[in-house]
Amino acid sequence: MHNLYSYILSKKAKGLKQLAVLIDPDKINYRLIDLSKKNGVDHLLIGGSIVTESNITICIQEIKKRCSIPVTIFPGSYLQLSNEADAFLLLSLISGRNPELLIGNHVMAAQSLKKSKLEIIPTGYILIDAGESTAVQYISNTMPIPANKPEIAVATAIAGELLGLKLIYLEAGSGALHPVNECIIKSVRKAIDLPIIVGGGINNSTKVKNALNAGADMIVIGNALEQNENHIIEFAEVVHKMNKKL
Ligand code: 1GP
Repeated sequence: MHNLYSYILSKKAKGLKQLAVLIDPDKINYRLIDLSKKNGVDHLLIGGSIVTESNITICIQEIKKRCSIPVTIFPGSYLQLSNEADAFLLLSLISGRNPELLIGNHVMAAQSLKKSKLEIIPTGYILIDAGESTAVQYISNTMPIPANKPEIAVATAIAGELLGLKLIYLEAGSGALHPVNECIIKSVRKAIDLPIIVGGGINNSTKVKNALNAGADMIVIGNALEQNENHIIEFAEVVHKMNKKL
């Protein structure tokens, strides 16, 4: 289909905010998929730091039977690849200094990605300290950017933009104690033109509002919906209300 990035850009150009639901293939909940469809969720991201039991292809096929929301792979590793998805976030962990996550894994996955029909979206993945250690920090073996150093986040995001990456993902880590703070989001927003995704620890409507008001174009929610899928109704309402005001 190869138009997901254009969709993201066109919504951003109109100032419209986007809501993404993160699905861990090991914990797929079909009621959440149905609620996502009913409540106008823009994107389903699929992936996880560790995927143990599930076959990501079967999960995506099941999702596709239920809805037409675009499915984007948000890979915890280059093994999380499936032609059933619409797009693939080719993540470079630019806040870290682990060469495998800057180029090594990309080389391993390159041939398969090139052969696939997936829309590949190069994404600058930036970890921000969340008050306690998270799975993504441990697995990636990288240090996050300190939450009180927006200038480092800004310089990192600008570097990503100059390198030609298409999206910037500000990540506090799944289930983070504190989401990415508004000062960091605002500072990065001022510094770059790329669409900004914010995720990690967004578990109530106030946090949804804060991230979007600070300048996130898209927010990603996983954990809060794993705990209670009904939250999607209020989160989607916040996004739709903000979009209606325009
Ligand atoms: C994690 O940003 C995502 O990669 C979502 O985080 O699970 O805390 O919502 P949560």
